[in-house]
Amino acid sequence: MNIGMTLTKFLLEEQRRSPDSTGNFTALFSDLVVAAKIISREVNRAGLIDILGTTGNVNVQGEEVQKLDEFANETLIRTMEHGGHLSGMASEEMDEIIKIDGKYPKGKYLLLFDPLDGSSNIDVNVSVGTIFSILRCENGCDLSLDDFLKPGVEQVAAGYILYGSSTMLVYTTGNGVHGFTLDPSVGEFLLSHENIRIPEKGKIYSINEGNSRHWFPGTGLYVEKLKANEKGYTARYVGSLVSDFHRNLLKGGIYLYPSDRKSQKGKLRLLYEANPLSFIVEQAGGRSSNGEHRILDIVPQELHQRTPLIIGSRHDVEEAESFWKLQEA
Ligand code: P6P
Repeated sequence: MNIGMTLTKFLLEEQRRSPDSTGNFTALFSDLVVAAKIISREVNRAGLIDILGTTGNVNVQGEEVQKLDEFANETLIRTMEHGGHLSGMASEEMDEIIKIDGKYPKGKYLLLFDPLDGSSNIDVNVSVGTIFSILRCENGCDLSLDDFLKPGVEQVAAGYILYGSSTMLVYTTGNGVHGFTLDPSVGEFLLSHENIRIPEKGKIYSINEGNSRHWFPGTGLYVEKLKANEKGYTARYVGSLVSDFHRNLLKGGIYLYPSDRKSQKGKLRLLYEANPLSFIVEQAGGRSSNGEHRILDIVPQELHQRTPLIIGSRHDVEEAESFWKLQEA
């Protein structure tokens, strides 16, 4: 492994390899990395703040104690809005699209994100993550919602930051999937997982079996098949999408949040959860679908559209899809 290969150096090398690049994307990504480091710091001392902050809304530094997902949302918006690389943003925390204030220059990209997915796990010290997706939007385009409603195949880049035992940033621009681990002592993300490939077939399945009474028949039949498999699948479900996805990406396996009688359209969001993770998993050799269609081909109709998600090792996802024809309600 190339010791000391920072994310910035890696991005610059990737930029040199694309002849028509202007450096805007690299600069945009560098701003995103700053936001990630700030959020990581806050997440990693969350317990401490909670203890200190229980005196009320103000902590010992006199700062308003914010819920961490609000903090992550504000940090991303404030860090990204003035760089001149974006025409707009969309956040899981905000009902409407976010237009770049006229006092800032506009750029040719759109940033969509879930600022802190799984944030309810913070209180019990379970890993959480930021998920992001980057689309192209011609410079200063007269921004409208339609500019965001693009199928996942049009993503320029996608990634996530996992705030776990270490803070990792994993991303793709369509040239493979690469993972960087934050070294807090130098404040740099260092290359730790170059060109991640997901095993063709795994032995881990991730689904909330507490929902089994709501499942359509095909889901239950598929899960029962896994349990009966002589080779022995293992159930692993953290309840934090980025954690479950990241483990399955590295070790192989399948994550399912299917539609069921309770969540007819699934629970997870298409634009800033399913699409970015699907771009990553396909770049790593895996597969991602809603049970019937490739996630990246779905044309969004609304900003916070939900979708069923079956994502992971190619063989496992294909096998799960074969059961989806049995999904009569
Ligand atoms: P359930 C967290 O709320 C989240 O969006 C994902 O991070 C996670 O995988 C899923 O929902 C968990 O949902 O219904 O199993 O608690």
